[in-house]
Amino acid sequence: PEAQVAAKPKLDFAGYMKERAIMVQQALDQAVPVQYPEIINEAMRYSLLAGGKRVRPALCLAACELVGGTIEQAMPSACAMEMLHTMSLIHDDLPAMDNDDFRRGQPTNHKKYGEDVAILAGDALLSYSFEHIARATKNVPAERIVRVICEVGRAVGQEGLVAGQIVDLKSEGMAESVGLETLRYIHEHKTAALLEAAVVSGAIMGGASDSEVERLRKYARSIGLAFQVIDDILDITATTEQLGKTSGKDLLSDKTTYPSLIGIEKSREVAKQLIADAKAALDVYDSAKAAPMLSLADYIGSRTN
Ligand code: GRG
Repeated sequence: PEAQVAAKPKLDFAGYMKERAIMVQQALDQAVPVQYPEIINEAMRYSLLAGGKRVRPALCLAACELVGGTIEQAMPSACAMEMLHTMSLIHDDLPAMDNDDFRRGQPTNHKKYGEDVAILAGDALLSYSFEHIARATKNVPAERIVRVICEVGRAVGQEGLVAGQIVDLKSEGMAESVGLETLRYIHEHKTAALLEAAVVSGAIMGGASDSEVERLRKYARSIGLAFQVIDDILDITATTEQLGKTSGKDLLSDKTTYPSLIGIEKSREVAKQLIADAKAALDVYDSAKAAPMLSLADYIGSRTN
């Protein structure tokens, strides 16, 4: 009789993400307790614990495990990624920036607590994220922790998120003159930089070699840009659905996005290619071992929210 070959176990990705989100939620809940002065801690917790897909912490933990590290080694960095992401959303939603009323299914931080508290909640999350990496990381040599702090600082500052945000803000109302190169700059800095920091910090905490870090950085840059190209597509398809239109064309002119420059179909192709590039960067790993990172790339490429 033919030898029975055991079927390769397939990753239950939805279950995996749910489990990771619960772990991260618990760690964040403990990291920011309600204490005096309650108002600021409550405002931080209001946005931080409101859900979200938790893609950045999931990437951080998965990268650490892929290079042989443990969840415990990367959890403080994973939480820091979510603190930074959340503070960028709080500040982005302010009237001086995007002026949004709703985020993660609830009123934005400044709608609930006022602009003064929202600015401070963002500031506190920013500084606390670094403190948390330094203070809460256990069983990792100090040298790796310092490297991570440096990576994360670069990713969010004037060479990272802040750079992307300022170029984006200053391009507003200039849709005609913003080309693909500027748009790519905005996306790479506003969105991809933090996804890259998530992957790279997880890898460093887990003890990755320099060449492994650079391989994972390549993966992260591709999924990061894909993440924002998909965001642009979702923006248009969601608004189009809301307005009951059959085409997003009418909405293409007020803001420069990938679809407004190259069309929805071409944008989908770009995203697909970026996801393929990201997965190719991991082809040196055993596919079962790399399954979470490969599935995360597919998830980012096919996400619908
Ligand atoms: C970081 C110091 C510092 C300042 C912030 C305001 C600002 C500077 C940057 C804005 C960056 C921004 C809002 C980028 C958009 C990123 C993005 C694609 C958000 C949506 O992310 P998801 O889909 O959201 O992962 P959830 O809610 O699922 O977490």
